[in-house]
Amino acid sequence: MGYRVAIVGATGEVGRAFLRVLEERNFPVDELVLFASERSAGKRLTFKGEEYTVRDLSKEGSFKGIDIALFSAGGSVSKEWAPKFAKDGAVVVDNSSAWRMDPDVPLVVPEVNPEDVKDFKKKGIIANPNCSTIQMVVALKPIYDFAGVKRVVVSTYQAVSGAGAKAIEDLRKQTKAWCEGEPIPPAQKFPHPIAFNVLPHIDVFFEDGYTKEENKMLYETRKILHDPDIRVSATCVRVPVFYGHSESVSMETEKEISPEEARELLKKAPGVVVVDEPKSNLYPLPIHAEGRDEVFVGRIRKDRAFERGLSMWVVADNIRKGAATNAVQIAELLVRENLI
Ligand code: NAP
Ligand code: 3JN
Repeated sequence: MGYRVAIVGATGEVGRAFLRVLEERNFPVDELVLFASERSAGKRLTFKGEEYTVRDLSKEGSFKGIDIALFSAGGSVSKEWAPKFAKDGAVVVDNSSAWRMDPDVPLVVPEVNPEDVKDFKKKGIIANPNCSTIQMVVALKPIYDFAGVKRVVVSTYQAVSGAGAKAIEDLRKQTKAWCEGEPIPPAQKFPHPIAFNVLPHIDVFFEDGYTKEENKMLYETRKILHDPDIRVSATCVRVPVFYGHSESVSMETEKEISPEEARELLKKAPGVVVVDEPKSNLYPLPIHAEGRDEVFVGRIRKDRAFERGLSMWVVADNIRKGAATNAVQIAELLVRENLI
């Protein structure tokens, strides 16, 4: 049996990845309906060799008959439209931050807290975490279960694709202009040039000096691990990479765990690939993670700043595992658990 699937934000970076991931994983799609704004209405996108016409979401009145709606059109679209899909009977898997911290909405990473997926019935919405949180918790979970994790200090190196199609265009145009000796065109998405630069600024700043992206890493990690006491101090940084977020993750554990023990646990962990032979120059790299669904972990070593500390380097494709793949895995979980 197949399902009637809607994609909201189908023309975007994440929306197009939804189409690829649904096709590659052979998700049972009986019917597909694609939505975007009026700007893209009428555009055609391909799924399994067939063309589908994009519809203007704002012109739609009813969503009856849709089983699963995958949303990636930003927070305000999710806030307004996800409840309308849910009211008409769809289960919404939402990629924005709009619903993540709602106590009636589960926040799910299938390798970490699959049991939470069933708690969607109050609102009909399941939230997909932020990309930086997803890859970090997939790598933390086996260590957390074995040794407990009290605190995490993380710095991210985030690809421009996390900021959408226009940000990718910014990096491409600025790099080309720089290489050709032309003036660098102004960025559409960033407050400074991103080519040959590093910006310690993702999303908006708060009074305490942290950004919203950094807060997402703290509060989402607490919700996913059901641990209100875990401390996460994040510094989120944009780097001139097209696809793949990298993270330097240092943690203090409750009990002793050696790098060898951590490496063995991570090798067995679902969705994780250990790449950790530094003497042969083997460690995770965004260019190797691009197009892949796993989380890559390497540079596993004792952290020198904590009493019982461990450090590692974690890389994943932010548009796939960080967004589209995680959401499709949630849909697969709903099917496997007979929840739709
Ligand atoms: P993008 O490339 O800029 O695409 C945005 C998509 O949203 C386009 O399809 C756009 O349609 C559509 N859209 C915008 N306004 C709309 C409206 N009023 N009604 C209907 N559709 C509308 O951005 P993206 O990278 O795909 O990201 C989209 C959203 O996904 C983000 O804002 C974020 O909330 C979420 N996201 C989450 C993660 C994560 O960490 N899990 C990562 C990346 C993105 P048009 O073609 O018509 O403009
Ligand atoms: O910048 C990144 O690398 C990830 C960005 C994610 C993002 C971008 C725009 C709006 C989000 C998100 O998923 O948290 C949002 C949002 O919905 O708040």
